[in-house]
Amino acid sequence: MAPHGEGSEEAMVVQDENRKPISSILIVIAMQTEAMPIVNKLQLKEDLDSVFPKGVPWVRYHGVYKDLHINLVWPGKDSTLGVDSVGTVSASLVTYAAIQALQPDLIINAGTAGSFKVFDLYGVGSRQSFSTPNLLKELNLKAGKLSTGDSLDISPQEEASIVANDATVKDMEGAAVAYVADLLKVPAIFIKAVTDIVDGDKPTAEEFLQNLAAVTAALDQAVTQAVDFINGKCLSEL
Ligand code: FMC
Repeated sequence: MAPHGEGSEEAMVVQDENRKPISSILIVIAMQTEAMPIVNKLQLKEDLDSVFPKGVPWVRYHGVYKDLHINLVWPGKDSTLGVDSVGTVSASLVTYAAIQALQPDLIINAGTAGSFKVFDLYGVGSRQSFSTPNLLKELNLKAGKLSTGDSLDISPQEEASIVANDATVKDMEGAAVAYVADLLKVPAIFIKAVTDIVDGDKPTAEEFLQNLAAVTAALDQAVTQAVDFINGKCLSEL
């Protein structure tokens, strides 16, 4: 039998952690187009002496912004095809390696996502594991369930399951980042800006490319505002 009180001691440690000011944030972003405005805004510098295994395309930018140590990781370009390494496999690997190397207090997975016309929702998809009511209110963002799958388009089966589970936005990395964050017990939040209406009239890929630049600007703004809000606060204040 477990010694009496073990559970409550564990809870106390978690509570203490939540009351310390957040000092280190890890931002995980899948696409270079999404990452660069944030890198420039926060004046992050590329790490030339990589903390990652030799030869992987993963890129880390880092710097101090206000009272925060910020690391932004991007899985880089696929070495064969030269395109951004989007999707769950690279997102989970780079998140795992970055947590191990950098020990962040909080993870922000930022990126674009598709939405559904029936819901017309735009904004933040937060996991039940970490809620940020004050941040949502302050930034005037919407909370919704995020569904992740390794494709931009959607099959009828996937759509049915997304609707049945009340998801309102769909991306290609969020659940992977959430899985690793949960595995290693690091709180994670998800900031998603909508590029396309998955069940709308326009072909998804076309709409995605058409809106990418404008939506990336909105994403940059939301992430910067979130970082400003997080600065000087502890987890329990989010
Ligand atoms: N479906 C899935 N993913 C996305 C999407 C949609 N309708 N719009 N935007 C995205 C995100 C994914 O998370 C990828 O990183 C990238 O944009 C698409 O290659």
